[in-house]
Amino acid sequence: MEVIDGRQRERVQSIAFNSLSNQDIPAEFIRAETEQPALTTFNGPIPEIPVIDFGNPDHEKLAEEIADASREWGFFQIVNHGIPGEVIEELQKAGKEFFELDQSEKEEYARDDNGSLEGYGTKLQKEIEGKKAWVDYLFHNVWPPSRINYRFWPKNPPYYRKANEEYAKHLKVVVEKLMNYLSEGLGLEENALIEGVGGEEVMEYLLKINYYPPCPRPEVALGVPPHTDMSALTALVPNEVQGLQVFKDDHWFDAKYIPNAIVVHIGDQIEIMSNGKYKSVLHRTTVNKEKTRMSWPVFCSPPSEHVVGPLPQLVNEENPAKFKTKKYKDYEYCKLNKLPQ
Ligand SMILES: O=C(O)CCC(=O)C(=O)O
Ligand SMILES: [Fe+2]
Repeated sequence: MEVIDGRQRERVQSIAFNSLSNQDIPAEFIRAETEQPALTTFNGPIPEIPVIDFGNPDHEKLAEEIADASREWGFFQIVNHGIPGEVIEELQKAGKEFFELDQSEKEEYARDDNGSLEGYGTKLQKEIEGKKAWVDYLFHNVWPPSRINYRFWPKNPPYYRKANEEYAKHLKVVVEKLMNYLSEGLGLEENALIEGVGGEEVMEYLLKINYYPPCPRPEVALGVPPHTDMSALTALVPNEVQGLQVFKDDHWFDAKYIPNAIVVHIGDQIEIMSNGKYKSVLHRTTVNKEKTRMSWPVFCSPPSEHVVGPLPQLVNEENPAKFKTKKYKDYEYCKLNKLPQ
């Protein structure tokens, strides 16, 4: 069992199981009215959330569409990305089988209390007013090889490692292309953003599996609470259960599930490097009454010692730096502890 602040933490998966009998959830999972999805989800006509066709042969048009989506939403979904459907299916099947193992076996991968995000866990960010998120997760790096610690990669199911390695290999191609397009969209050399996070050999790919068990009161609870990702960008595949919401113009919108699409969140480090031209998207997840929702975000980030700030090419007298320049590990510490940056 994960120990946090000297206390043992119960997994949401077992809380969900125990909640089945009385169809209620512990009070700490009930959100303030200002956050409850039933009261705060926009139910008018949903504006078009950008879908990008990566197969578009018009390179310039593609770069422009990606840049527009990143300026306006900080969020888009990619279709025709070139990652074979079977590769995504294997990743998902392996992760699902891990979460269906006995609790005691999952606990062998529990996070240590040493500041690293890797491992099986339940609580992540400090939460205001002590509210809890209806989600368990597993984190482990998938790239570069020097940053992989197989202690946190499930041994069961046996094909877990192969499935994750295959997915990482394919995803890396998509992410590097995306970083290039995003650089072009800023009027910069195509390697500007990837160099800004230290270069493609060192950019870290941290996989998270979110496991959101069925929740008897989905109208008052949240999976992950509203947040922006601290990564440079995040590439995610969900299962088929709807739940991701993005915030724009003062409203929470459902991001429609598109089979086989890769969901992209612009994270804080790209917002910073672009000096605010691209937006790091505020998002949250809802949970489902009957079904388990799962998602597989990969957070693409600079190494912890790397210093990130607005790219010098984008800063001048008329456009002063809007963000501090600091080591990624210091950014991460402030983010996780909800301290000012
Ligand atoms: O489950 C999702 O779709 C989003 C998860 C997420 O935002 C996160 O883990 O940072
Ligand atoms: Fe996120």
